[in-house]
Amino acid sequence: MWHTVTGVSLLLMMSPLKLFKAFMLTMVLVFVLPASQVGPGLADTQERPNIVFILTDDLDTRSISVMPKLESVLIDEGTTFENAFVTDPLCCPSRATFLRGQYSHNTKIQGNSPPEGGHEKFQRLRLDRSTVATWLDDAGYDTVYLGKYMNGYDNTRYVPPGWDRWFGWLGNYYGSGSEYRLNENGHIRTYNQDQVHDTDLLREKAVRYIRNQKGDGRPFFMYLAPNGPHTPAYVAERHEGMFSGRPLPRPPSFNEEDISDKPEVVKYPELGHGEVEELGDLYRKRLAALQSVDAMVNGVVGALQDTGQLNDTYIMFTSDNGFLIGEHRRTDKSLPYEESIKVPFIVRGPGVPTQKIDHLVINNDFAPTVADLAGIAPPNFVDGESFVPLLRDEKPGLKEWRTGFLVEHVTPTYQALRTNEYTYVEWSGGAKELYYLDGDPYQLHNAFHPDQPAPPLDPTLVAGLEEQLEALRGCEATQCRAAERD
Ligand SMILES: [Ca+2]
Ligand SMILES: [Ca+2]
Repeated sequence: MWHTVTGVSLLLMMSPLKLFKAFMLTMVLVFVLPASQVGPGLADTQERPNIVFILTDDLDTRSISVMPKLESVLIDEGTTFENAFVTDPLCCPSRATFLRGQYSHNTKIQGNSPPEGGHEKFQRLRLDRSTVATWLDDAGYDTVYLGKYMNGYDNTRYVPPGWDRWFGWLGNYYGSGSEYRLNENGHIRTYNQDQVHDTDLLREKAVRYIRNQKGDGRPFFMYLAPNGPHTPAYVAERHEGMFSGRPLPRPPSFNEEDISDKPEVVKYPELGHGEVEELGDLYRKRLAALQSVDAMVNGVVGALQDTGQLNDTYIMFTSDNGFLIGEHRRTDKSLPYEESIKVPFIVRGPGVPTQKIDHLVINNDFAPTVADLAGIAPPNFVDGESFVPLLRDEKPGLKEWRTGFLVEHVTPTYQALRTNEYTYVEWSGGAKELYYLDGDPYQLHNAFHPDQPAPPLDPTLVAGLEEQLEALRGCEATQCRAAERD
């Protein structure tokens, strides 16, 4: 695989005409060589695989336990990454990263709206001219987008490049009323939540598309992005009240009792009784809203199976960020804590073993992984790394893989390093946090604060973390991949 990547990386330095010729030659080779020499070598088939990507919104890792179909058709049949993260835990920055394989300091999409980010900026910076969609489209894939796109995508007939079929949400329908709109291949259509729940609509469209595939040799790439379980967590009528009575989880970090260790910027007031009650209601709605997502997962896998395409298709399931629901006294994402940056990540596909693994994977990795599965090389600007080597029985050990990565955010501003063992945070203004994750998985005891029941600060350890964070702070491409390993 890396021979292919290196070769094509060199090609990218050529003139456009030479590049085109070389690209066509590569494509010829791709079709002529046996599968084991061109792709990830996972599938026995010479056909390029289909890829289905399901991207939920604000789904925390804990809540997937209420998704029985996700468990039976994906988790029990594929690889679960127990340490999957997003590198800027907010919708728009994370979505830009999924599409481009870059840290947000390189996409410059660092918020949901201008000037930090948003659809308009993503388009204006021409970032949408080179995404996982354009790469696969250029390689002959049929590409289909269904669901939420960049924040701020509204009132437009614009269809981003690379998508053969486009069903993009318009506007922020979470606001009011029961109507919602989609840009469907450049035409604006209005739907009503009372007639069809938004996730169910996406499921129907996705299933119809899959059933219409004739297996004529043209593989497809589907990007399926439901709104659930994002606040206010719209629940389909048939799922209303499903989790009534289920208590809000209260892990040790819930409404963190002693926040004297925390920097001023995250010293939030204690949640009152009324707020906790409301969080319980939101929690139950989120679980109920996830039932439509679960049905979507099941519908997609079922349609692939019915049409004989399941064995030729990789299916990935994740979220654009996690969610704090009262942990550290907060209901949000955006923060550098585990509940916010950790996401579910499950992959099923040909040759992928059923396993749960601890290797650090990040949303930067998604686009280069998809490219790898499709047998093509991503552009040089990509910061992430294909995790296809982890989708094997024989895989690199934990220490032979990435050992740390950057987490960054603009509002509030911080840069953090998450390693296998530590979370180290530098806030703008100078405050710092350090958590020993083995002994303090809930991040209750910032080791920089005196009188914490944490091991004493080891200056050598801190210097090492500072150095690795410094190397990652403004990194690009190969620099990032080098700095992510100690
Ligand atoms: Ca989100
Ligand atoms: Ca504390």
